[in-house]
Amino acid sequence: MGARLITIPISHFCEKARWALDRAAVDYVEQPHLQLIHVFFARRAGGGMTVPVLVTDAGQVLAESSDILRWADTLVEPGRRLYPEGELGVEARSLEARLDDGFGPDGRLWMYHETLPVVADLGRWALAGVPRWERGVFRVGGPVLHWAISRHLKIDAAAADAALERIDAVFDEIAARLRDGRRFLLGERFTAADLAFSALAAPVLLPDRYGSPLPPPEAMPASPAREVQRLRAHPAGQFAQRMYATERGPTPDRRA
Ligand SMILES: N[C@@H](CCC(=O)N[C@@H](CS)C(=O)NCC(=O)O)C(=O)O
Repeated sequence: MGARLITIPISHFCEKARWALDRAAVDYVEQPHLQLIHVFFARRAGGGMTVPVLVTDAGQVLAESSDILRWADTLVEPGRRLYPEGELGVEARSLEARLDDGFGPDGRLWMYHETLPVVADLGRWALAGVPRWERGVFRVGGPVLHWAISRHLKIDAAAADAALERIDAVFDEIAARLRDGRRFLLGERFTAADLAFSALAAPVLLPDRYGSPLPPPEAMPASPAREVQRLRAHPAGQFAQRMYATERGPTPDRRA
């Protein structure tokens, strides 16, 4: 059996893993699931409560996106590695870890807050590739899903406002790094830091070439659509979109 990646298809942590696997030309099948139902499949595969979970063709289970990036990196030639040798690799790891801890969850919280009230209209994107019975659960169980996710992630208006403020601060920090004209966050080479920032910025940018269909801003309520346009125009938003255009490469449909 080949490698399989258990995902919530629209999740940006799953996108981070997909990007690294696609870049390393790993042959894998994606098994997408609906939020909450993913826990059953993640655990059954040997992971924990979150996705992505990668089961390699050798049966190794990797249940953190950063571990999946590291594993994918063993399959690419040294000059293209996401974690270069030496100090640069250490910096890439440390910036990735910081983005995973704060920026990733903040983008998700903000986006859920803005879209859960209209989630029934977003099924086309939220359900991309998930099994038929899970689509049925989404249709009848939407309000329960809304309640359960809001409770689990402690989502309310104040938390969403605070998350957006922190997202703005990260965008400013990223823009400051780029101000000297460098091509990538750590200099002249694409690393795990660029991949992590760009993938984890997806909830606020809705970039082209994302590895699962995303709604265009016009399909969103007016207020988050405005924020997406504002952040797209920010130098850090421009940078992430450039990373998608130049580094994301093909996004083959790997769903069984
Ligand atoms: N540190 C984990 C975070 C993954 C994560 O938070 N995944 C989300 C989807 S975006 C998830 O599974 N959330 C479900 C939950 O928190 O129960 C990683 O990098 O893989």
